[in-house]
Amino acid sequence: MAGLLALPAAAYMLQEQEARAAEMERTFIAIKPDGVQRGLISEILSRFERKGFKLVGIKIVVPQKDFAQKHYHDLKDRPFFNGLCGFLSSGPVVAMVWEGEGVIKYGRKLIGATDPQKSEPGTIRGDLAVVVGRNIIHGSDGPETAKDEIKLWFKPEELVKYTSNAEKWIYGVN
Ligand code: IDP
Ligand code: MG
Repeated sequence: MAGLLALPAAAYMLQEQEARAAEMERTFIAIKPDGVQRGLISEILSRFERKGFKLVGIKIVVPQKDFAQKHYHDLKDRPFFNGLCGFLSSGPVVAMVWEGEGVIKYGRKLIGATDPQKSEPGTIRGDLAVVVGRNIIHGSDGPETAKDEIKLWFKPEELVKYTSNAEKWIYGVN
């Protein structure tokens, strides 16, 4: 009897997963050169991973300055723009794409406020950074920027689609 029940249940679960996969959003997250140099890569990765978000793209790169200017184009009129782009292109950056329900908005919550003096304890910047010019991490601030930034940093074939075994325990309705 248990055997007979198992198959429809599994099929139902798969359908659920497929339906959910369609809802999943993606965000672009980058560990900036200060975070890399300070040995915070695994610390930052683990916060996204433990939350239940799924890593679908990752690489380490030293961006060119003109690439950094493209990434931060919306800040081009700010006085710190040149220094910011110089800094981002000064060393290795860990570029990532994370996937999950609400990952764009919640990723920003995990990261904390732009100025680490104002970030709450428990957030990445709140726990691990002190000043705004060295706030160790970047995260897309909305669906449009997420789409643009993923496209800027990654080729489509650099992103993977897979089902994590944990998903059926991370997502579910009762
Ligand atoms: P965000 O990284 O929290 O999205 P943005 O306003 O998009 O913040 O600014 C991008 C980056 O520019 C910040 O993460 C920070 O590194 C830098 N930045 C922002 N405001 C200042 C400032 O007032 N002085 C120096 N650097 C700044
Ligand atoms: Mg921003």
